[in-house]
Amino acid sequence: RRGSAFPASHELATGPVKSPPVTVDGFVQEFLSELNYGQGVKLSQSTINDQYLALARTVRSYLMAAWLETGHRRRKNPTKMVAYLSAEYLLGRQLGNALLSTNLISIAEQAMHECGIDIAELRAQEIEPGLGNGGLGRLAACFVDSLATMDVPTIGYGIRYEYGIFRQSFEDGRQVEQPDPWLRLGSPWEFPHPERAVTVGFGGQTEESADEEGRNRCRWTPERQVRGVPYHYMVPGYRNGVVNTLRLWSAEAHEGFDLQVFNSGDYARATQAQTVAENISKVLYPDDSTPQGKELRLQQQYFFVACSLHDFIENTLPGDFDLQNLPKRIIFQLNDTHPVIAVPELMRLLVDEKGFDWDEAWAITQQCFAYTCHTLLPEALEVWPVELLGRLLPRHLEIIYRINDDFLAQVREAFPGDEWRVRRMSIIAEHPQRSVRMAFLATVAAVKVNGVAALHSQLLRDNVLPDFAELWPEKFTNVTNGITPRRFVRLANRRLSGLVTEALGTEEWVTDLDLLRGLEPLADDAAFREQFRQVKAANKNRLALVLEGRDGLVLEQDHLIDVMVKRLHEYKRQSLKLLHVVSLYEGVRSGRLPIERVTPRTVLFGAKAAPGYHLAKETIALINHVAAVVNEDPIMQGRLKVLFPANYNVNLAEKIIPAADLSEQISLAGKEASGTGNMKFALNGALTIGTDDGANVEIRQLVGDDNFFLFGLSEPEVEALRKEGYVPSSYYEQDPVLRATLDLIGSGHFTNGSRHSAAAVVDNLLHHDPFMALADFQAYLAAQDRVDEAYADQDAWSRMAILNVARCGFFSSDRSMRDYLDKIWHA
Ligand code: GL7
Repeated sequence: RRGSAFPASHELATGPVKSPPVTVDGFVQEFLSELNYGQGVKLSQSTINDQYLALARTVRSYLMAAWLETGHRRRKNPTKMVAYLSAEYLLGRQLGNALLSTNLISIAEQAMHECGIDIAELRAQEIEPGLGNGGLGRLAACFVDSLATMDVPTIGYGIRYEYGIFRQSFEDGRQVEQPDPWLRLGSPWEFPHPERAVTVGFGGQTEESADEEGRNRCRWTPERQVRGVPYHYMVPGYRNGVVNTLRLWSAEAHEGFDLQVFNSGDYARATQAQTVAENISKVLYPDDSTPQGKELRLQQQYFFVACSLHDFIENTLPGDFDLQNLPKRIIFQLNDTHPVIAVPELMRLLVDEKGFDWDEAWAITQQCFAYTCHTLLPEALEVWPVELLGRLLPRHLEIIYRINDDFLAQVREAFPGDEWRVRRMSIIAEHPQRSVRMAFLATVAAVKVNGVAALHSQLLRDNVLPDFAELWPEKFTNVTNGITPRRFVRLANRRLSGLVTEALGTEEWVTDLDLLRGLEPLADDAAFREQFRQVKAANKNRLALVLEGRDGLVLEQDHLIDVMVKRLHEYKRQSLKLLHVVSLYEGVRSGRLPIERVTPRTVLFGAKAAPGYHLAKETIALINHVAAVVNEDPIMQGRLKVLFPANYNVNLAEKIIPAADLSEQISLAGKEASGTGNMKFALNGALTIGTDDGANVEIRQLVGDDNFFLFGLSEPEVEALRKEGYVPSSYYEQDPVLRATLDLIGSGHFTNGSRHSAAAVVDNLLHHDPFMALADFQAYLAAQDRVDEAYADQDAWSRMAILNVARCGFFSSDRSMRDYLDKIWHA
């Protein structure tokens, strides 16, 4: 394959130049050619799916030359690369992004029009690759977008799940999960390379034997093997001729099925091994933060990192590469603890397969990894029972033990006699069962450890890994998350983008988001504010059409659109938002609140709950039940609506966020590592009501206190309250509004008279409330009053919203990437 017996003149096809600009006619011809000769149908006989596939292939063909060229350029001039190791990539639809990056949106629109095709219908045909759960997976997708746009040599490694995040529907208000067969209608964005498959082993034994030089070498004989087949995806930079690669691995049986057994008629047994192997990449774990379904999950993790390390070392580096120099050529960024098993895997490759001494291998390994932590919840830090890890990956367990021994010796040297500290810092936990703490392993191995927002990084140092921060203060750093302005502003909000470009006189802001600062003076320009409001109104109109078509929901376009979209988790406090809704309703019913004083408002929820997360599912049901009652009760005169479209995903986010007036970021302080939805809303001109948590802190600092609705306990106050002993029922007893609100829910008013149906949520709030929703209730309501007051003055509101857009350029993922490059990767 690598021989160069081929004539250099024939490296690339000549003929039609595959790079834009092209003409509409040219595009039509290419499209028809794809339809006829690629898809095998004539236009008149084609289905929408045929047309979508042909359009996708036409657009991707314009990226192909850039892809080949980027690869060629990188091979010719090898530099240090970034390998992003992530179990999740929540990519969103590809067609729109490909059209944007090739600058073909309007040509494609006209071309489809000439063919009598509505391009919007084709775009709607695409099923998004939902290969992630939430923020963490979407962050990975934003990062690879920025890295391509910045022309950083990168490869993204991950898993090609056959089924992505489940599809959510509601039955009687309750969440029901269905599989997400995203590949069903064909997948024009991926390129399988079965000939580059990698073999991965599991189970079996290890044994020691002497090599030729008499040194002890370990040999691992796995019990079974799986094939990892790479699928390549293009990651186009924004109009810069760069296309990076995302390489996702799909698991296959090592040796097909058993023909003898098949011929004997036992079909189920004949394909058993195949099924077991394929299960590894069958489905994304729909679990947002706590480890579950342990064994398969660990298999997934090892599977993809083993494939990726092998791929990089054997296929990406030149054949004669001296692995001593590995750190000069690669940095593996560990996206949370999911890929941390890559650390012992690299040690195994270097020591067992490449013959390095342990110490040499460790010196190399320690320079090749960096670790990003994305959580503060202790239960979300992965630990693997030693029993399981040893059974699945016996050699890796031995390696982890040795890493730990060496590490603890270092701790003892630094802190003589402090055995309690040694126990605290051990990679192996002894209680409640012997297990491997993956965050510790990552921290020991990594060049740098970073949190994802300033507050998070500080709490990571102070609370989560304090002993490590004491031992290696210089290892710890912060990189605040960001979002790609291409997808979340330019694509999702064409109207605002047009207005911004017109105002700034340039489109450069799309790749240099700090330029948004130039909008600041326009906040004081009445005509601009009016245009800004028209954009918002048009976006609400678009959202109304989407919700009507998708869910049969009616959006009141003249309402304040108040949005809480994110995974359903107790710490994020959707229940607090619900208490606000019910307090308004209860206020009107009881006469405490005159109806004229209720700002016409639609509260829009979007949230999936992990299938095994009982309380989260009960909260979803309760929101739906409250919606059903409040929306229909004539006493509200249509001034309060609650909408909860099912199956919130990237595509729906792209429609909701540009239409929002108010962004709900109300987690208990100290619990949300960063949040990224918060950034998307602010950049699309919504104001934030939020706690001092995650990246909210930095948003508020940038936009200014006057342009942010802050409420609630601060992180130190939360800790103080917890120490003092938090008693949620005392708030219930002291606050008549809270009492009336909870009583109305508890009475069964929203649940057909059933107290039982509301009990899970209400009892938890009253008697446990680990995330202190009741403590923040009063402050939250007061902040909502300030929202109402501000919204009443539309001109002042627009001014604040414009300032949010103007001052949030910092939250571009391009800036995050620059920070990673400067502080961590030096690539
Ligand atoms: C998360 C954090 O919860 C979220 O606050 C953060 O913005 C995101 C990206 O850094 O990572 N961690 C996590 O496990 N998930 C997240 O969304 C699922």
